[in-house]
Amino acid sequence: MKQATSDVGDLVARRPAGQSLEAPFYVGEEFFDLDIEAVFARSWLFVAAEAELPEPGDYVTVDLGSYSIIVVRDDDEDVRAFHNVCRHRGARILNEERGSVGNIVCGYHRWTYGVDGKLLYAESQAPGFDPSCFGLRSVHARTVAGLVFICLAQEPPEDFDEVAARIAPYLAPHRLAEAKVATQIDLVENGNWKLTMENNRECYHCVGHPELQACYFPIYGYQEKDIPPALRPAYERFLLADAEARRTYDSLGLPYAEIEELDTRPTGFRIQREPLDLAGESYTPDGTAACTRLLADFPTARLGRLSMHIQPNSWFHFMADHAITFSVIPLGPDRTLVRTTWLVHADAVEGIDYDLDTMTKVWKATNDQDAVLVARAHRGISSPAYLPGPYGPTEEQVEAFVNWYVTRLKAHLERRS
Ligand code: 3BY
Ligand code: FES
Repeated sequence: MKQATSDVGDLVARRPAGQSLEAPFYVGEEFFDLDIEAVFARSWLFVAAEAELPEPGDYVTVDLGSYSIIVVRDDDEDVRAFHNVCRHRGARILNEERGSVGNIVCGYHRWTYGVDGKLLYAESQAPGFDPSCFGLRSVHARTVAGLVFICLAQEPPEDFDEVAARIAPYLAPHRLAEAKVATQIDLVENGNWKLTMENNRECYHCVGHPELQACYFPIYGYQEKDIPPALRPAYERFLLADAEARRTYDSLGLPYAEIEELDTRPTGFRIQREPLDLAGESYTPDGTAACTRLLADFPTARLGRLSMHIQPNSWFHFMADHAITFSVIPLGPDRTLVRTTWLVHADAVEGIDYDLDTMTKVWKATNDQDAVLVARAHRGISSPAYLPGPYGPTEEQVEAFVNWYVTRLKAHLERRS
């Protein structure tokens, strides 16, 4: 065991910048456990949209390694989180992925907790039993402009307040706290969660995403100096659209400046508002809005996309007409849940204001294509012949993700030693 720990320590310590990780990071049980403890149990994690919990008592459960967490809206309409572990003899209390409860009742001996976590009822206890000592163990929960984040650490990363304050002005205009879920799709990818994240952080592979690629300007992902001559006309088109978009953003008071602090802080993030190609309104086959009832009273649907990445497990696209959230949950060394949620205005009516198939077409196809690529990467890395390979200039955000991750592991191993 000691030997194994030092192997892990060696692998972490010797990771060279600028290339993919050595195989055990992706395929080993040890790294899976370490990732849960060092990354998922210590970072702020995006786990749900507030729209998934519209009413008091609505809950979702989130399983992370051996942990299970209940995220619930309480009677004061605040979102709270608790460990899904009964304070009597430890049974897992809520066994569904989501639902709605009046109280949180353990199915074993009926200990009953309020949605604020307080123990309300425990039958046949000895005199002197003090229910106030047996409330559910709480987990830190925060909402930011309609997005729910939790942190399992007793002392969560302190920079989250600052990150929340910086992203909230970008997100708030989309009024996500008042939105509703149009649909949600869970996809299990047959690969390590880091391969899912790495894949999201680059568009080097985007030729494999014809539907998505059509929504982006063909220069997407290039540094200006690297744009090939054949893409000059596309670049000119982008510059015009970009200038128009900036005028629109300025006139509506929508922040758009890129902030990229992906690996320089515990809550690494990136945010930017930018135009989309085609009709420029949304991720649809022709780029027009998928929902005629916009998320807010925007005077135009042509707002492109607000893109946000938060380490370790999420990315987002906010358009004028709908928003899409992506939350990544590791299920095992080679299995990863990608939960995609499409949000629309609460009063938008399916079949009248939006057609689900049109709204989900681009990202459903993209997710399915990504699942194939992630599985392929995992299979290749599982071969004894795998050697780490170099990240190119278009994979800067992959390096930022991996660097952020390795920094978290180092900090954890230091704390442990
Ligand atoms: O979701 C994203 O932001 C990026 C865009 C291209 C690759 N990945 C899907
Ligand atoms: Fe929950 Fe006994 S373990 S009531």
